[in-house]
Amino acid sequence: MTVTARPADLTGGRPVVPSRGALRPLGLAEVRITGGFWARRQQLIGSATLDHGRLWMDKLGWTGSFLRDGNANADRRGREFTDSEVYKLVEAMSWENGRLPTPARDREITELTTLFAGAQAEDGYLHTAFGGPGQRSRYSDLSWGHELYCTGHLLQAAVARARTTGGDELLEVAQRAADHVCDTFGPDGPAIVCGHPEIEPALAELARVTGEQRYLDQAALFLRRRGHRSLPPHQFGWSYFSDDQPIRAAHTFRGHAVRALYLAAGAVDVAVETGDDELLGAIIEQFDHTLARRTYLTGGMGSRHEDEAFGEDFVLPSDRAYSETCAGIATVMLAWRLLLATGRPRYADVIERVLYNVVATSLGDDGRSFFYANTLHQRTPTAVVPEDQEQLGFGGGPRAPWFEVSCCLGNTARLLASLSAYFAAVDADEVHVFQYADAEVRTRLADGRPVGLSMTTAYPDSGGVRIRVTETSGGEWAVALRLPHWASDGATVTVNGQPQPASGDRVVIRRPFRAGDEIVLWLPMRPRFTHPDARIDAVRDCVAVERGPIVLCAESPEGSIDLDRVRVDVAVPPADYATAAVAAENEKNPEQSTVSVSAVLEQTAAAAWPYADAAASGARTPTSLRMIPYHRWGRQGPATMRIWLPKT
Ligand code: FUB
Ligand code: ZN
Repeated sequence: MTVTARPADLTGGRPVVPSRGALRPLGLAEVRITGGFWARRQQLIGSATLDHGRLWMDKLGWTGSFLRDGNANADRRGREFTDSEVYKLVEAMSWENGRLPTPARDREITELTTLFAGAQAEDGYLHTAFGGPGQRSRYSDLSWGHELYCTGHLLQAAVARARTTGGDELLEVAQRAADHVCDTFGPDGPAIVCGHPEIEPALAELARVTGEQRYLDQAALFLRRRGHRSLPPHQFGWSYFSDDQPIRAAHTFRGHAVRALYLAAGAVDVAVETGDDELLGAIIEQFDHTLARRTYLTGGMGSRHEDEAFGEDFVLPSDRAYSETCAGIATVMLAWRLLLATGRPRYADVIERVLYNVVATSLGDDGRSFFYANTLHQRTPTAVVPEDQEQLGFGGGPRAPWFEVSCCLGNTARLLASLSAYFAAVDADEVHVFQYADAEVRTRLADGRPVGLSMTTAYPDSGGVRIRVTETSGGEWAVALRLPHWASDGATVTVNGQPQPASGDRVVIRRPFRAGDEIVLWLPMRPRFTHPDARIDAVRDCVAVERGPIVLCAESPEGSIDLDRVRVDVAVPPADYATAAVAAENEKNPEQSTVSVSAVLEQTAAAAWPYADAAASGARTPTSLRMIPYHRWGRQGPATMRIWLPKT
């Protein structure tokens, strides 16, 4: 693969800034989301989620852990990784403050930075659960201690702050911590790794911010050290930590999903920076395999609750789907890196699928609750969790204000606050638009020419996207629009009213643009049936419904319809649920686009034994089943829900 080298880019609000690759990412200042689906969520993060996170972290003593004298946290509260949640929150605050600066938020970041600096040991070590009097000694439990994982999140918070302000004390704290990691685990250090990857992409990004080669070398060393079973044996196996085989030797992601995906993201960073095409190719192969065999229709990953892990190929049960929100976010991180490295729009398809069907599903309408696991089938009505109640343990359960393990909230906040940076990129003289939203793009081409685009759309309710050229300074350049995989048949494009050919995975419009030129893209939003690979036993003979990038589901408030008795008639195509009343309702409440499918409700008799010599069948009552966007389920109170429905 040919990757082009380019000078380091230190600020500009970009989460990931590779020095080489097919595409150059744009930052928060260059792409602004101005309205619509994602603007509503960004607004929610800024107005509710960040303060909600802070409130809980203060209440539970997670921020207070940093206050104790010299790390003497014998009575410290929370799990070993709570420091990482505070760092993720600061990262999210930093992106949010880059997007929409306020003095209050800026002060809050500075205040928290002062806390971190106060808790940091002289030699740069910083973790509130280890190393102090009465605590376990440093690095005494690399499998589960999460020390380097937490350091990684500290580094990423500092990267966000540096990329939005140019750097401050947080960057100094992070560099001291990173130096300590390099001093301790450098080439002469122990050949061991942290049970939870994260330090790898973090060190690589810090190297990009600071120009410090030793951080990148350390990330590469950690990658080389993983896969040699250096961690002690555990019932989940070495694969849980991706420590079962060297990263280049693997053919798929396996084990704990978030761990595997963070590791892969770090591997892409190292591969790109070092020109290691073999490593890049290995990750591409593993991701391809995982997408083809270990991924839910929603884009969610991880089908095992026990160890939050990938199942074997095609083990994708709906009712036991884990599909952790963090795994979705890690998938976006990885897909974005691969998109920048290779320029292949299919990675933007993956990002779109995960954003609309995992990330948007998780976050509650109030911005103060979230799903940890994102099931595809809820058999019993969800419970309502009071706003001051913490869900104990991991995963599962309804949208809750807080979980004992609350990794997903900060992750969602940091992604959504920086989301516009994942929507477009440039390549020499092409502006690539990957995600469709009301947005403004203003950037410079490689030769320095300023260009600007303004995008308006009601996407994903509607498939129409209008893109107006707002700035150009002569000469040819190009706008490249992603054609999603689901739109490969039926997308149309016009430029100033003139039809353009539109096929494949992108359409490139190259011309000497003038300000005011208008490109109109139409993506077909006809609802469609989707059939699973027959090897996914859990949903064999079932069908799902999709509309554009949106996966739909049948929801039954309080379980009023027994969704497990529904059979869908696939001979009748699904249709937009478009009565005049519904259309008017949708106009007022976007995101409600619903679809109807022709179905029967089958009455199977109660039996003492659920198996028989012949397939049971009962009376069938025809019905028109209304399906809603999956991301909207569970928002009107307790409900049951299904994405996959058996066919008649
Ligand atoms: O271990 C830290 C975080 O908690 C992981 O990334 C999540 O999967 C959850 O286990
Ligand atoms: Zn999580």
